[in-house]
Amino acid sequence: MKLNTILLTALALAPLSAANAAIDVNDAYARATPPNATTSAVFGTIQNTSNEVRTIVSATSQAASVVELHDVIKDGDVMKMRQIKSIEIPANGKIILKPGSLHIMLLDAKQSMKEGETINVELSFANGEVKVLTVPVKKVMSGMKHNHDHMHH
Ligand SMILES: [Cu+2]
Repeated sequence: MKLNTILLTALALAPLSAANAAIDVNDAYARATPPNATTSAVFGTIQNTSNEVRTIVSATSQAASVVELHDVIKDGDVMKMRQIKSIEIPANGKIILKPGSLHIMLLDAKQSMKEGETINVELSFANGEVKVLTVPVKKVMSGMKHNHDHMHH
């Protein structure tokens, strides 16, 4: 019977839309892309207010066909980014996604992203929870850092 199918589908999807109260994301933004560029990245501060480690295991976005979790490592004198399997947010702690460090990589973007637009990013956690973010697109200076960011550990 059709109604049963619909109800079952709704139940199956319910956990996906459950609020993820333990995770707060602040100052998130996506890097604006030049025309015809197809890669971008998402940055921001992710706070975990629970007493358990939360682990981001994947991310998706309508703005890009491929979304990966990335880190930046030093290989000799060269900074290289690489895909990582997960990003852990310590219990009652936070991590900062920023240029030159952890970030969410958008590959094969479906269209160029201009400042003032917003994109959606869904973060999937190891415990099955999903955090949906609406992220503004901003211009980010590439290359040298002009901020006075202190390293937090
Ligand atoms: Cu990357």
